[in-house]
Amino acid sequence: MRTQVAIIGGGPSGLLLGQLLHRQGIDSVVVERKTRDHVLGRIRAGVLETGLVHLMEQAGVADRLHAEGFVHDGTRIAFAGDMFHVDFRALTGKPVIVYGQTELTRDLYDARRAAGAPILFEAEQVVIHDADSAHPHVTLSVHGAPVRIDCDFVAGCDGFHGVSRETIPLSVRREYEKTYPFGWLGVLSETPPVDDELIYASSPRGFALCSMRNRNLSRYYIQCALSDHPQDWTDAAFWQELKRRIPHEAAERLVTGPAIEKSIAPLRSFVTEPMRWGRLFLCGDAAHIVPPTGAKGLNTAASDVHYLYHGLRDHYRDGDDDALDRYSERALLRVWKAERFSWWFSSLLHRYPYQSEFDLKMQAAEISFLRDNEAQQRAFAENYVGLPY
Ligand code: RFL
Ligand code: PHB
Repeated sequence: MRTQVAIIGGGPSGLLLGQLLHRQGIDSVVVERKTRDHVLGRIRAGVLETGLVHLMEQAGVADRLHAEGFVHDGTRIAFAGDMFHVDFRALTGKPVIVYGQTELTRDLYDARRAAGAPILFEAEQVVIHDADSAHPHVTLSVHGAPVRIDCDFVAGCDGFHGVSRETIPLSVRREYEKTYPFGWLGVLSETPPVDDELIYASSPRGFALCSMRNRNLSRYYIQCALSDHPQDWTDAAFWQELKRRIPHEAAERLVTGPAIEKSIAPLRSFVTEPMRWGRLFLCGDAAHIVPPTGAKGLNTAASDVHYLYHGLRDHYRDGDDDALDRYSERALLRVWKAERFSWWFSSLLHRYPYQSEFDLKMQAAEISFLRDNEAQQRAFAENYVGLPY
């Protein structure tokens, strides 16, 4: 088969790119390793920057997001039994929207189906060929049947464990990585959220986060050891530990219930450079990972999609390749700022092994500076609501 853009990966990056291109009359084939149900079963991001919301609007898929998403004008940060509020709206004029990645992905799948645009699910042995030539192609197999896709461009939207990044030769590719000595244990429960805003909590027992999906669906996380397994944590043990890490008044209000999902995610900072090789363009988790503190992963994937979409649109509409040529440079400029923010916010709130008394004092001073200093709060808020594209 032949298409203009072969999109590897049917996660949020690939689907959003495909939908934006479709609205410009540019056709694509999405290739996804898993089934649709598997992709929609993954519980991931919950906080959307307005930049991503605007992209969803441009893609014509924002109706449900606007109807069901929750506008959050700020967030709470708790430390040493104290809790303060950062008012995003007052500091930046912008809110964030709480709307699950699962729902966003579902909206994009529905739109792609309505557009009649192809997705090849359960694709195996995906290989990108001749990406550094004018005529790339992709080969794969679906249920044993071989498929070849000839295309003008390949968008590598296949996440951290995909094949796209590895297609770029090691002589060209440079990788930067930091791993963290802990993970996040996450629980989803059909209970009302403990607060109307998110609570990021630093405590002597480690980090905790109170988040939500809707009025009766809560998402909570606690910092855990990398050696822990979700099955080691009974629901009762999880709730008890969470209560010990959040302020007393929040713990008293917390409604607990059975966990309907429980998983552990390791924390990692990772960037690959460049994000383009010939006619292959990397987007989202395929090129970079952030620790989830600060909710930047999906949002940074969205800014890549924005730059790539504009590059492809200019190419097909105006014959202008300037934006495509500058894709990697532009995307990376913003990626590194999101990496910095996520790394900084993670370092601020977690307990690290081998932290000295001095390190703990520095953390405490940094948090109280954020609480008391408006300029610092504004810098925090600007990063949290999303730096401009
Ligand atoms: P994805 O979502 O990993 O999708 C990639 C898709 O590619 C498929 N694939 C392949 N397909 C074909 N051939 C191959 N060889 C393939 N290999 C892989 C995969 O099956 C998959 O469907 O990457 P994408 O689209 O770039 O999206 C990135 C986001 O998913 C990610 O950044 C966020 O979920 C990160 N994240 C958060 N981001 C936020 O902006 N706000 C948050 O609040 C937030 N919370 C989180 C998070 C990530 C978490 N985990 C589990 C890592 C919370 C958690 C716990
Ligand atoms: C989530 O709701 O899953 C979530 C929210 C904020 C974060 C990370 C994850 O920083």
